Amino acid sequence: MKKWFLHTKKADFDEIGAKYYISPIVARILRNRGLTDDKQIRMYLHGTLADCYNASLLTDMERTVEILEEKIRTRKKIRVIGDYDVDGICSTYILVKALQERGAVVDAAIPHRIRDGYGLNESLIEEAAADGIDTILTCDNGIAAISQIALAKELGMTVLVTDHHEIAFTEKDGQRIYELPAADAVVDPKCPTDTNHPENAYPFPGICGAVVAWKLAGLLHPQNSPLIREDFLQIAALATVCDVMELKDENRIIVREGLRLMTNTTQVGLRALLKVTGLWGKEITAYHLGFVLGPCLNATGRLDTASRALGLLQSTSKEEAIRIAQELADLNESRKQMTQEGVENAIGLAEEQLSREGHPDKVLVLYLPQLHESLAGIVAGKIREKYTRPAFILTDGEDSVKGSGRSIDGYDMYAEMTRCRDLFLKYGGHKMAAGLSILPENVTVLRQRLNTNCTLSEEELIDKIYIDVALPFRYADEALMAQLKLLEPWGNGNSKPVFAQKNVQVLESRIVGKNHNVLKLRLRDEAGCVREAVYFDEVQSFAEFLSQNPGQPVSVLYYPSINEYLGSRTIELIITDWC
Ligand SMILES: [Mn+2]
Repeated sequence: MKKWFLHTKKADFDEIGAKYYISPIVARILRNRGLTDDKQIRMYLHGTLADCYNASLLTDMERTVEILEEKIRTRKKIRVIGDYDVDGICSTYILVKALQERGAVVDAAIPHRIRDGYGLNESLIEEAAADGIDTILTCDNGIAAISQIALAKELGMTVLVTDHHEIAFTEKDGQRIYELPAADAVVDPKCPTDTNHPENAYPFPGICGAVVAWKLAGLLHPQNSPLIREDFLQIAALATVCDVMELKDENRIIVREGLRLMTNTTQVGLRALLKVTGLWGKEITAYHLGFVLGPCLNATGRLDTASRALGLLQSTSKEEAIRIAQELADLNESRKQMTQEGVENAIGLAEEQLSREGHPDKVLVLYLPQLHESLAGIVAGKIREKYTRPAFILTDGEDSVKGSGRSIDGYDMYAEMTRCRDLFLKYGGHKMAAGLSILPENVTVLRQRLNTNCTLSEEELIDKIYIDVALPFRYADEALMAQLKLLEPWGNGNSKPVFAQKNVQVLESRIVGKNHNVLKLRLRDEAGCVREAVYFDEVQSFAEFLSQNPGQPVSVLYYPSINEYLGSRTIELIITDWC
């Protein structure tokens, strides 16, 4: 169920507009996003890479660099251990290349999804020891690998952790006691602040593993080298979007600058991937990173081995890059089909439970033994969206049940799982997403415990849409659209503005498109301004309403876009919801 809310935050929008040379409409949108002080607004509108935070503010960063410098000088063997998702692959690429360019003796290992599971495990540590590795450098993982890192230390290796996941904790008398691995250095923007030196706290903990890696690389190379400012920056931007980090603060700058470079990228692997996905020559947006490029790189970690995706990024030959990119794109196509089936089965299960019990659990725990375990996360995301509640999708792994969860605002998934930690074989993650393995006999208990502990109210289970501005159609023009460009890139944590208009007359409507999935409309607002519009969501039900209620005015949520047809440009409103 969707419910509309109008932002009612007050400020002098004309004054803010005049001060920053923006329209009062844009000023209002900034206010709606919680941007109030000068520094925030300036960083949002005009932030550059120079506004990104100093890497040394991350705990242990300087120590990590010192140790690495020493290892490079003494030609010790370093192994970078990443992870199999996009962020893990991107951070591995950045650290390996940064070290190689400094002449280090370095190689990489990425855990195999099925054989190894998530992150560091004992066999990766033992392999490293057997290969005579002196130093393990983790990225996008390691923070939760307490026992594995203890083993590496026992075997005499140096261990440097770089990660961005939550720090494990236990609760005692309502106090959180954090548990860090016994590595030689631990770099993680979520490390609890040293209470004696609060000024050292990293200002924005919401960065991904690849951004942590990029910052470390920046200390190993001069900041203005093209490697840091171009190649790695684009890869860090890609990982930020694919790891679903919020496009706020420095993340937004990293993604905006990375996207700008990507349109003309000289990164051989990226260029090949843009070519085979038909995006070369187009303006690349965060949507393309998250929904076209990312899934191709993930396809390997999911259905094959992630080293192919790493190979793509490391590729120096155009021909080789195109070949790998094409393989990845093909794999992704087959994965899409399997995902679709998985989503249908999961919905079937949720509906069955709903019809049996009259109300669905607030936290959905759906067990689909047949689903490929690599797809659990994507399916959980779709189920979370459909039912607006936290969802766990569990499947049969090699030797236990494995699963992924996706959460909603107001439900700290990692903390809630921590309250049931006795049920898991392994778990880890964030507020919004997590992974786990569990014995089959504990699945039902998990479902019950999560739901008993859940304090989400009915109110929190409503899909809320916040309207930025009630805006008559005549203001939705090209000048406004040019201003809205300042607010890009859109994505998680920085969504497209939502405009609304009530008492809209539908002058004309017709269903078009090969699959009858587009509703074309001509709309007139209260002031008499007429605009073309399109609607893509539940086309049939809107069309039915219109034919049964001719002449009845409707309210719409919309966003303006440009429709270019036979050389003429017209404003077209994209309708996102109606009532
Ligand atoms: Mn990550």
